[in-house]
Amino acid sequence: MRNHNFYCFILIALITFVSHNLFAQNPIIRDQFSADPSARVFDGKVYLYPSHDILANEERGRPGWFCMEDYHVFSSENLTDWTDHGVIVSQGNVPWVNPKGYAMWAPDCISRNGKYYFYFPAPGKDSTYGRGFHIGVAVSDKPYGPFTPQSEPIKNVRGIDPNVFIDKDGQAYLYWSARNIYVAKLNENMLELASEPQIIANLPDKGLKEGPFLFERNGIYYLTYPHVEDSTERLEYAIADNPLGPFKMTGVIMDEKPECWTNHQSIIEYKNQWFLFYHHNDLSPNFDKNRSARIDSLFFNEDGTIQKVIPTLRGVGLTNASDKIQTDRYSLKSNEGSSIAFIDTSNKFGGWKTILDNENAWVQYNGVDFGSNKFNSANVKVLSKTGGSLQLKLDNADGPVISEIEIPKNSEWNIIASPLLENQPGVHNLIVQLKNSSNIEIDWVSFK
Ligand code: FUB
Repeated sequence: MRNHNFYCFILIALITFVSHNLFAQNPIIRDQFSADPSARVFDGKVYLYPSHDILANEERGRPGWFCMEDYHVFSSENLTDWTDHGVIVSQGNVPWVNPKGYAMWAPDCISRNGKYYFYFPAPGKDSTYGRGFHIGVAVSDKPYGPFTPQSEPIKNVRGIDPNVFIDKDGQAYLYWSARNIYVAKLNENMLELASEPQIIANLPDKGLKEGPFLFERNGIYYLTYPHVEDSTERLEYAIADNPLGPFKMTGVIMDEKPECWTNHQSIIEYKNQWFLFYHHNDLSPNFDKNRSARIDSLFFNEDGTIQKVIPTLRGVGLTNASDKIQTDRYSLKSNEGSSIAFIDTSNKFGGWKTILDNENAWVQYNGVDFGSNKFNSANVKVLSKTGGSLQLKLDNADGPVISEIEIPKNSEWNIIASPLLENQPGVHNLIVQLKNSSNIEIDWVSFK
């Protein structure tokens, strides 16, 4: 009996581990929506504090609008495998928050003296709080909780999208937005303002500005924020030589993406590389209030200005050759005959497939790590109503062919194995190319 219990425990632990081990590529979280991603590096790991979009209905929230009732935290050591630590704060467990508000908007988290302070905006529970958003704090000894919410919101702050920065001299600052972007000093206890809120001047006058995120690099203070310059939000930044400014609007980090009205960013340096976290509506193409977090690499010019980030599906990080390589998260693709689609349009969390339907059409997936292993075969999960053949190549379209795969005609998904013609250790780009005029759908490729 003891043995039986023990094996049950191991099995449950394994299932929990597997189901909490999420995916690589963009979007980075694929079993739920995850907007407004605030990333932080704590104890050598990246922690992600996004807001958690859900779909409103007649019983919860306002159909057609944002709907958020709680926050999860995720962590990763490689930006590829994300662990979901579960709910840390919800509208029902904060004494001052309207438990039916469904408006737990963009949060942030910061560490000071061994404690973790989680800042979040939400509407108050009754008329004593007035209309609109307040900003609350929940405190923990660990970055993943449990967090204990304060009984009241921070006094003298009305608005959304809190962001906290601690300068080298130990002074902490709270930034937030309420059409303009505001800043105030925080007390040592991180729970109260230590100065009057002030509007950050010199940012664009016209168009909504929100989602402030401030970081410092080489003595330059970068205030980043989404701004509607034209019709949807783009990511901009302004620089200063101290956290209070004056700031000078300096450039655009990411252009607007018309499919999703909002964008929201955080920027971190991790293992000597800078990363931009932002969101898009990948898992909800027809409704942009259900968003998903993404990551792309960010680079600086010599003079400290930020190079524009082109959003990608491939995202960041290496993928092990033995993993299921999702070629629908491609780095490049041919102009003709290659596309992606949901595998099951009634369950978008089920992921995407690649469709190749023109002779020589291809997709390229960068950063596949073959390590020093010897692989014997390539496995592809495919469906083809025509039958056809695929070539797998390394590095680029003219690179070596490492496998020729004959795909039988079949209307069901099948895993087809094919021998590897050569082994090339190390990191390579993988190209999957259609060899004849046919139609092949690919779920993933993996090496054994
Ligand atoms: O997620 C709700 C709101 O949308 C955020 O607070 C804004 O920054 C925008 O992303």
